[in-house]
Amino acid sequence: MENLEKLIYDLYKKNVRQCTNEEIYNALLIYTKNQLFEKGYQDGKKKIYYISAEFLIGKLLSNNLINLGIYDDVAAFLKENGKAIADIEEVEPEPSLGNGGLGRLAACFLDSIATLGLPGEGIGLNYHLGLFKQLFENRLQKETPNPWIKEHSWLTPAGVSYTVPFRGFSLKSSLYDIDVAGYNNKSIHLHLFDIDLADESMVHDGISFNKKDILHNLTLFLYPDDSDDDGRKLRIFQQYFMVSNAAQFILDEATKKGCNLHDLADYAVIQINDTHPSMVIPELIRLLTERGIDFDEAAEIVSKVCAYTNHTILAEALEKWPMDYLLDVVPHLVPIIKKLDEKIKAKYPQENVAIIDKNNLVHMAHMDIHYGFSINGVAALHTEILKTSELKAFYDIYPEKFNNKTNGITFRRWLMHCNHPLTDYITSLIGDEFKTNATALENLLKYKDDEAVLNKLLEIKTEAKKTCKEFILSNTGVEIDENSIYDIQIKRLHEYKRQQLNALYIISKYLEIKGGKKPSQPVTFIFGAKAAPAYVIAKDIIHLLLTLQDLIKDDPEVAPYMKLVMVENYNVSAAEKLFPACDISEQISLASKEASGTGNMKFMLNGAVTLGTMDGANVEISELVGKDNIYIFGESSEKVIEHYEKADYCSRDIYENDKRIKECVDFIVSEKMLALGHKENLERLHHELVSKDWFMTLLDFNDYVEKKDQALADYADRKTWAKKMLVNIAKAGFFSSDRTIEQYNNDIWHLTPAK
Ligand code: TH1
Repeated sequence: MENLEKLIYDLYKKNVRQCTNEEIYNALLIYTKNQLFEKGYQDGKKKIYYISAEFLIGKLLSNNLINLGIYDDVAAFLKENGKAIADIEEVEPEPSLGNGGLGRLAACFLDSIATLGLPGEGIGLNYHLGLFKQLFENRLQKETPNPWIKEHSWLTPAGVSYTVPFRGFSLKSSLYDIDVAGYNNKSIHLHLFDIDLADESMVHDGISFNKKDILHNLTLFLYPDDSDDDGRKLRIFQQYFMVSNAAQFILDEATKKGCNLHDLADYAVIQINDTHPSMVIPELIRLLTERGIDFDEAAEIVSKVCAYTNHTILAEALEKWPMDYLLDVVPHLVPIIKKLDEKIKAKYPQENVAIIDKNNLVHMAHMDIHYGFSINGVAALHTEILKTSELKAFYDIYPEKFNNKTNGITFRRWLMHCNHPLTDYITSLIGDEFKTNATALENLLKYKDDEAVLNKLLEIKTEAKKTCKEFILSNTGVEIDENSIYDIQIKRLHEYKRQQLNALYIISKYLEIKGGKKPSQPVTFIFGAKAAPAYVIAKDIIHLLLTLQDLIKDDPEVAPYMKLVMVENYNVSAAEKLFPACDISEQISLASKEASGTGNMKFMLNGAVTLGTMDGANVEISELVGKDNIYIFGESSEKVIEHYEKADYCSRDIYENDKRIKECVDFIVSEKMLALGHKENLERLHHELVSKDWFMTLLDFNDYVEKKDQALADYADRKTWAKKMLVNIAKAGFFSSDRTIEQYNNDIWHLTPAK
């Protein structure tokens, strides 16, 4: 650590003790960037380019130190000098480049690509104000900008620039790089393209800005409001800017290595992360034909380079762009897309596989499937649903293109970084093989009846709950009880994820307590979620939760037995506090709707027990841990799909025929609630549940109550519960993103890892 000490002195002419946390953070930033640079970057003839609208990377300092193998030394050095590394971490702003699981998955994948020694790059955009920062005002979500780029940051200007043509003008890009360290290995780059003229001062009243001023707004926000034409066109501007830069960059790199363009597939493979980067297909064809390759061959080359990952079956998220928008923004792509569509129509005349449909909508996923060589889902059940239902027409044509890649998480961040005590304890029991070979966690199973081990696991959990309690207090102002059961639901707010089902359960418990039935063990229900700014019902659900939070907190009859807290501005840093502290992991989507989930894996790895439906990766979790170590409830995906096909689900029938359900649903608009909350929001939500309930909340309510009551009751037997925790940790190895990336490489990318 002598060179760190010297660097600090050279920078500030002070010793470590005299420096502020900001000064130490800045010095560590420089120090770590230098270390990463010296260690070098992965390279190879063929590379994977992971293009994604989101990279939810989280704070980077500690993670980089861990992956460089110097975390303990740096932490000890700081401690010797009267500083705590945790306080230094607080100085770092969290990059706001993602919104949820899709973006966090991309970040975990970069970590694993680097760790496995694969030559690869992430490519995305450098959003100055991020998604948005969530504030709660009047028990409502308010969106404000989330600036995160400071004078000193992990971004390094790369000195690379391209020209991107739009209708009537073009934009020059500038590239910024973030190094992603492999664990005990070289780094890879995350390439973020930007414009030089981005003007943050144009944002007013929360996150409003002139959507037409592309020259200045292009890289301000991730997912700008798309509830009007200008907003939707801005998304096309962003997507095209991202993929045109990516395509030019990829062709440049390949050409420099000797590629003659005909053999591009020997140099590059592109993973299209959901449909946001789909325009890379026509853009690459455009660039190849510009360089003298004829159209048919260009289409063939691109088809050998591009692979598509589908992350959802929700129709609203499968992008379909009106041809008029494309004509307005990227007219030069339109003849290419039309030609691609004609070729398909000549071969497959059926309407349901067309790229351009009869309403002149361009189906981005359809283009990806026809002109990519691989399509994968993100969990076993999800891929089955794609094959047999959502994308069946395509599976019938191209069965060989379909494959599953069950999601994973990087254990460096989601165990080693966020839960040092558990990591150290596991290491003391089974050594550190699990850090590079995650399935070695199974060696823990030999301790499943060892009382001392089980007690220690409980002790570590309680400590994590204490730390989390401090975080919750500073974030929400509510004091929770570390001896209560922590029941946590953290994920984007969406009706299909059914935070409203959890809320109805909480109402039912509230009513029971008011009726004199006290629970034997206090419970804390913790939520964290952002809602899309234009998603009205999702924001109503936030209002319901915040209103319930206050109602319960201020009721002395109820508060000793339960609390509800909703974390403000839930993000990666908050997640790192919540996962280690959780007892019960809420994974309660309507079966068939959650493609995978990845929070479910992070909870399991940190010793929480899942309460969930047979959906997404929960299915694989339940197969791994066995029925004694998970709580499953609800209708199956087959039945749910059948309900949609027959259109026979009627929430009002359930509401009118089940006294308890009616009572809980009606409580939303009860006098007590209306005294605190807003009539408009609560009535709209009540109406939605009674007369629509598109995601079948009421269908699963009774089974949910039964299984959740069971889980809460089982918690009292501490030894048996600790055993469940241990089995969950031991079986989590399958969900390492190292495994996922190895499978992507073996089945799709075929890259040679560096030795
Ligand atoms: C999520 C899925 O909902 C989740 O189940 C999955 O684990 C995760 O992706 C990673 O595979 C998705 N996030 C988005 C975000 C947008 C559009 C589609 C999806 S699917 C904007």
